[in-house]
Amino acid sequence: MDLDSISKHSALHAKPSGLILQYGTAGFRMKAEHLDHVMFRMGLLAVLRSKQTKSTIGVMVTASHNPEEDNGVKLVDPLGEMLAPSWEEHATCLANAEEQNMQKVLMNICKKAAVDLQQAAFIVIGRDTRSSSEKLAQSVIDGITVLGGQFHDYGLLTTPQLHYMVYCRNTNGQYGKATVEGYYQKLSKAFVELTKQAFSSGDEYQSLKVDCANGIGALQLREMRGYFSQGLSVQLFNVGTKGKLNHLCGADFVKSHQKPPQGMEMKSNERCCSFDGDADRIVYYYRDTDGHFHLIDGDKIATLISSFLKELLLEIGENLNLGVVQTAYANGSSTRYLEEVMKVPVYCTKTGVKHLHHKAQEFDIGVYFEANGHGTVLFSKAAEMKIKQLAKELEDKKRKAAKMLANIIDLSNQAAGDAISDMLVIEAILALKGLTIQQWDALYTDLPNRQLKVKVADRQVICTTDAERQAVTPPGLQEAINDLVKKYKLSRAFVRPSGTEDVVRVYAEADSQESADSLAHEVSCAVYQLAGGVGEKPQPVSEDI
Ligand code: 16G
Ligand code: MG
Repeated sequence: MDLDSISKHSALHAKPSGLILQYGTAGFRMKAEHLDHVMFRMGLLAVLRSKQTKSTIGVMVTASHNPEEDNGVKLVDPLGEMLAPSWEEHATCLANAEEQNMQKVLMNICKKAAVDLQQAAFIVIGRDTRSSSEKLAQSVIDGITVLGGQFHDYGLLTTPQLHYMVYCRNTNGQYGKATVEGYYQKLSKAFVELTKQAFSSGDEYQSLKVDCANGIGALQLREMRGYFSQGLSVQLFNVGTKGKLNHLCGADFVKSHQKPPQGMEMKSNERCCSFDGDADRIVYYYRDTDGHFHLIDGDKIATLISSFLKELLLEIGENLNLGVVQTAYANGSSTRYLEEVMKVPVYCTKTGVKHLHHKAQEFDIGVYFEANGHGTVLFSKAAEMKIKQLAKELEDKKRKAAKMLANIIDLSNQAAGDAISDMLVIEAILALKGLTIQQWDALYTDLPNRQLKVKVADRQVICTTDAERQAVTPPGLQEAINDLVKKYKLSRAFVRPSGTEDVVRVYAEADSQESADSLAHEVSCAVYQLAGGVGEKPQPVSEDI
């Protein structure tokens, strides 16, 4: 390690003194202008992680659904997973080291993590469409280069595409070809094969409107749609030529405001979906003939997919276990439907994809989705081999079911939740089952719910347990929540410190929207009072929240 050279280059990416950041659920995220030093240092860290794991590591420059002015960076571990927790700590230490302590911190990480500096390092880089991303990606490259790492810069990619590239490279191409073309081909081939079975009888043609949040999803889908046009026609909106990234559009906007994005023409009963700014989330929606807007979120996506998988498993008669993983935000109706009607086991983890992904890996087939639309289907290696074998061996109907499952394996991004891959899985299932969006929506009715934020002096005073469903501290808060919940029917509420914003999040659901709003408000007041609220006291929920 040439420490002098590191210092010299580091000075060109100087850290604003006093700035403290934390590697959170979504990596580092903040105003783009403060991130140059973080990018350079994450380039350094990626090299160390690559040397330690003797694998290719990914670096993604994006701030997902945040406003255009923000940016961020996350590292992707060898099998496409999120960075290991001990390395999140190293990332935080390195990002916060003052200039003169950089060398010491670097040496410390090498020692603690037993990094063999002689080992070669290879990094792949991707970035979203933010105007700040290209320059920030260059700072990552500076960091990689000064530590002697090799790299490949993919340029503009969705976050899940970068995860895919990392996974492909570390499995010697077995998972797929580590190129954008390879990604298009792998998914599209599986999709076209899967949907062929649906269209053999007639001339129905699937068409879908996609709100691309003015982000990278637009560029990728525009290129990719030619590959799957036999099975699906997509019409793209918010492609970035006029509007601002994530502004009044995109999956996060649609989910949290429960209304359609701007810039999309919606006719009644037309199937529509929204991606977020880096295309790792997707939600569906439509307007009914009375003009009412209906949101189909991650919970209903998980329900559609897992119901279909369960049918196929019954058909082939194999005893492969299927589980659904959700978070505390999952609508109570979805959990009840999955457990009681579908008889599928459901598990709850903490918020953040890495927790869900990890839990889903415990099953032969694990379907995980956050209500916000982030998720995928995971197949264990053993299940994949078994299914692909059965697709060759079985006869007739059973064989058809096994083949469909095999196609779904190839179509699902096993490395990360992926809006493009999810969209194709959903579209294929709707076509195969001949379901309209209204029929899908009618599987169950969401309980009315409300999410609020409360500002407190230090959100870490709230500690939770039971997958964030119970607050352990501050004293008395959980008891207060329990008492409030008792006042309403079919009600549930929880609070948790956000991992991405300096706020406490409050979630409540109940039998009516008024009750959900009122419960959420009362719980917010309890948080304000018992957890050190700052600023104005929480106000009752108003119409236009
Ligand atoms: C991040 C997470 C997302 C989670 C959200 C919660 C990843 C890749 N993304 O965006 O899964 O739902 O944070 O945000 O893990 P919050 O902690 O601010 O509520
Ligand atoms: Mg995202």
